[in-house]
Amino acid sequence: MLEERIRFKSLMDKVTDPDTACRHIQDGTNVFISGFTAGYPKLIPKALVRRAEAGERFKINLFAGASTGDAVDGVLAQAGLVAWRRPYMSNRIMRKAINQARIRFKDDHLSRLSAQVRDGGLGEAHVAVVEAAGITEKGHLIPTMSVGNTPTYVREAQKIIIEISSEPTALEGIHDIYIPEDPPYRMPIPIYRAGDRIGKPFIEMDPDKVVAILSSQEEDSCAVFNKPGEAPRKIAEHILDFVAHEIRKDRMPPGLPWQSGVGDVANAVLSGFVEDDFFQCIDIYSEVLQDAVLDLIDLGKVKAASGSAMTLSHRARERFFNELYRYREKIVLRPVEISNSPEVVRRLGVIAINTAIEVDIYGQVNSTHLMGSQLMNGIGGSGDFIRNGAVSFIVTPSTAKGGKISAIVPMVSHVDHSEHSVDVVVTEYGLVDTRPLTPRQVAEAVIKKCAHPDYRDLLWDYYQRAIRTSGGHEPHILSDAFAFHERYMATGDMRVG
Ligand code: 0RQ
Repeated sequence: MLEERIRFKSLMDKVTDPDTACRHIQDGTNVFISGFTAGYPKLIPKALVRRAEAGERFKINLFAGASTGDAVDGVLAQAGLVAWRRPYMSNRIMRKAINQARIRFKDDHLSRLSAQVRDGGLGEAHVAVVEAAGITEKGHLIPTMSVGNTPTYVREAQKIIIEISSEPTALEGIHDIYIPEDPPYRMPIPIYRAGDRIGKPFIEMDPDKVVAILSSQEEDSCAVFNKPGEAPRKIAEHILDFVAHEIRKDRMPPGLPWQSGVGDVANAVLSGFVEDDFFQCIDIYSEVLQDAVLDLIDLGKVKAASGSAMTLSHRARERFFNELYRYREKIVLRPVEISNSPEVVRRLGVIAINTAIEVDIYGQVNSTHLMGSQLMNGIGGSGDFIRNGAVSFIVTPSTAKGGKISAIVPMVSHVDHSEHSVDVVVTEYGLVDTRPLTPRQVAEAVIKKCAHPDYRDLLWDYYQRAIRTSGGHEPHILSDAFAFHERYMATGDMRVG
């Protein structure tokens, strides 16, 4: 019931319908929405599409926390309503439009966006459209399954439209909302353990800025996690064995928190803890919490899990909602500038695990562009963690597209993370700790231990010729390095979306 969820009674006057509410959005409006894989508004995008279908011509600039569901990025891109999109997306239709330069997109480190909005770098925050589980007695917002950049968007927006969702009100209390001061007044962010709470359980909001409230029964679209295949399971095994070995040898302290990126590989890595005897109880300081985190909580293997959002499959979502009171004890959802804060990640000594599209023999990483040109999703929070983790793992299956492409290449076709930030490279075949090695030693080890056997000779031949032809600290033959990629492009199989 809407009355129970809107505890600040004077805001009941703002309840309206989506078609009326979306009139606050016009051509050129900067729209700042909640959402970070989950927790995005679902009614306003559809209402905007109805206007476009009725013949109105307009485009908006769309800012979220990270990716959203089809109900936002998919439908708005399909209707041609997006001029600019930031900071991250993973939708097929939108990806195609970005790659055809029909939508402008700039790939940002997720931890930085809120501060950029506060300093005005992204233009005026005309309208915030946010999903909430409720509004408190004092007129503050209770978010749903994500926090992302919403606290800053709500603070900065000239107008606020709220979609009150039917997600359980028991979500109240799971969030920890803290907006740091901006330089030169920033103080240390006082998080010393993954589970520390430093803020308030709601997003502060000026109720006078609310122009419309909608009642929504729509749910987030759910993630589909495949049962971990052979490669992700092997990758998980290599990482857990390596970290256990480092701890036993006293080269790493026990108890450092873990971060694991998005997707099946990341989920598999955390699932690896289920059967592992060495790691009894871990802390998680990550960005997105996926199904595996619930499994580990159920087994009593998690002390605390911190993130900015929860991306759950249908079954995990049901389980989570049925026993929210129990999961709420362990889980903290924070603004992304805190979940991904370089300062906090560095202080806690996070063990960071992120997925690459391709890695080169010296440890340079491409996580965003296929064949150097076609955007996949975006850098997301991977840079926040890779650059600042105590130990940064880069993982990838050794091949893509059914073995037709080697994920280990002579030189990456696009650089997101450099060899200076990447500590350990892992594929299903093996793992290379690059930290004590020279670049030449890294190249030899990566080819021998990480590359797929079908590609090892090719890579070795390249490396040997590079030593003979160019020599130097990191031998390369520039023309040949990219010829390695061009072989695949000839197959015409490279386009995404
Ligand atoms: O394409 O869907 O058409 O088959 O790329 O690859 O193997 O399904 O892997 O879903 O784990 O995504 C890096 C994209 C991996 C993701 C990336 C093709 C492959 C497939 C996807 P199809 P997979 P995943 C923040 C964490 C950046 C952001 C980030 C990502 C598609 O992990 O977006 O790390 N990362 N955020 O076939 C050509 C190659 C390829 C390739 C894969 N070498 N060449 N195509 N593909 N490798 C931190 C957190 O805490 C959350």
